[in-house]
Amino acid sequence: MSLSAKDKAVVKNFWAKVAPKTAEIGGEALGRMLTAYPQTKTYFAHWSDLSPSSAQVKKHGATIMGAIGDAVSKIDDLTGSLSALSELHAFKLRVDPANFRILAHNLILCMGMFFPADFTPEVHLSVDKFLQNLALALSEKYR
Ligand code: HNI
Repeated sequence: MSLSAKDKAVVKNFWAKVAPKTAEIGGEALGRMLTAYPQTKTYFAHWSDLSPSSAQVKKHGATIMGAIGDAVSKIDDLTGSLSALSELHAFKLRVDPANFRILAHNLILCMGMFFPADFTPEVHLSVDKFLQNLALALSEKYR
């Protein structure tokens, strides 16, 4: 399901609105993923604290959201703009791409929590499609 012009506009508009909170949303989403889907903790075994209140988790949540924000600005070429990150996750980090969907689920949950009025069903639809396309682009280099 490729993104329509409307999906792209909805995602860009929503992202602009949530921009001041993206770091916080990312930290909350990553913390929830690690707690509610404990199988995802294996990749972060080298961290000292994997709890939702962990400074490492919060910092990395902000890093992830920075990369997603970058992808929003390059929404017409997700595969190209995410190729280096895809390479990293495929060959260096060896993250099972099934986990991209799990993180996306947690991100969606947190966007709804932080912006209950703005995260309308219409926004939900386009953001979900965007995150699916992003996950696909991040999976591009796996072979
Ligand atoms: Ni991911 C590092 C972006 C999903 C495990 N990840 C990064 C970095 C970015 C990033 C940016 C830092 C790269 C660098 O240092 O050059 N990750 C993203 C994005 C998504 C994602 C945009 C999906 C939306 N990563 C995931 C998932 C997992 C994951 C689902 C595992 C469950 N990522 C990692 C690990 C690292 C990482 C592990 C290295 C962390 C560290 O500090 O050692």
